[in-house]
Amino acid sequence: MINGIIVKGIGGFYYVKTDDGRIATCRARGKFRKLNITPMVGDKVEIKVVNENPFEGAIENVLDRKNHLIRPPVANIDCIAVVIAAANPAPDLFLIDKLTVYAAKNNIEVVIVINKTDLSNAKYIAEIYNKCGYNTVFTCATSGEGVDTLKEKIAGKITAFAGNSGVGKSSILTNFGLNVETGDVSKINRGKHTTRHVELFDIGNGGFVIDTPGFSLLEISDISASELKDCFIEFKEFEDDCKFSGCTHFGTKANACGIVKAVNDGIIPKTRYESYTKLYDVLKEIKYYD
Ligand SMILES: Nc1nc2c(ncn2[C@@H]2O[C@H](COP(=O)(O)OP(=O)(O)OP(=O)(O)O)[C@@H](O)[C@H]2O)c(=O)[nH]1
Ligand SMILES: [Mg+2]
Ligand SMILES: [Zn+2]
Repeated sequence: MINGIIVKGIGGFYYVKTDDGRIATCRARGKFRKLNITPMVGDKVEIKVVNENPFEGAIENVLDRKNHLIRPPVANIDCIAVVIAAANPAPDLFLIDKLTVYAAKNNIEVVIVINKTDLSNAKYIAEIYNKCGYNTVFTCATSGEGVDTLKEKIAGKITAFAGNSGVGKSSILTNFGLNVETGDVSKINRGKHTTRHVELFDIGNGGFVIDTPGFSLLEISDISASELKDCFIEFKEFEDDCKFSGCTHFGTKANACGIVKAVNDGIIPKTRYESYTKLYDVLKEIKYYD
């Protein structure tokens, strides 16, 4: 038996990158259906080789998943690269914050990638997220600037690239030497969203990346309004200053709420607090039916 990772699945076939760097075309054993397990991209698996040339195997075991996302369907994500354009399209901080919330909820690391630095410097975005403790990188996918720094940061990890359509996710991956479709192609043949199927790409430093179409990843509805505050990672160190346990940080009096005080003092960025209140309002309206 050999180990590998599912990098692609098409029509009942799974393409498994094995530890020796080859790609095995595999079928899953029938037992998975009984166990109600559907192997997915990102799954770490054990396969039995059934043929060497062409290289074919059978998936015998799916190792325990660290996490799995529904949209795109992928397992074992270590990191989300939240890509934003410094300009064109205009930065959407609320979307960044939704993605960071989603990552925090699912125990996934975040790197904020500010792309298109040739159009605007957008330093304020880095300031906001550095203040919160997030890693940020500036890139320009047209010149390739910053791309190596980003690549080093995600070495050894499975990283999903997420962010609005047109921010340059696919263009960055092209800079990694990958053959993915970018917006320049999409205008000709597909319209707005370029990237469709789910595939893990090996970036050669122990890391894999996945290009997600449009914004996606946005199922934050499984987060309850009351646990939302825990997904704003920068709130934590100020919670001890809240007067009431279970404080939802909506008090207008700074002396009663550590978070409101930190916002007033300029320590927690205002935009983050605004996203918090906006998301809270959305989540508290969601009714759960059993
Ligand atoms: N000026 C400038 N343009 C860029 C940069 N990066 C990407 N672009 C352009 O922005 C457009 C969109 O880039 P894509 O890489 O297709 O964007 P995407 O995020 O993959 O978009 P979707 O697949 O639709 O989600 C293309 O025309 C790119 O050439 C950059 O750093 N600077
Ligand atoms: Mg794309
Ligand atoms: Zn509070």
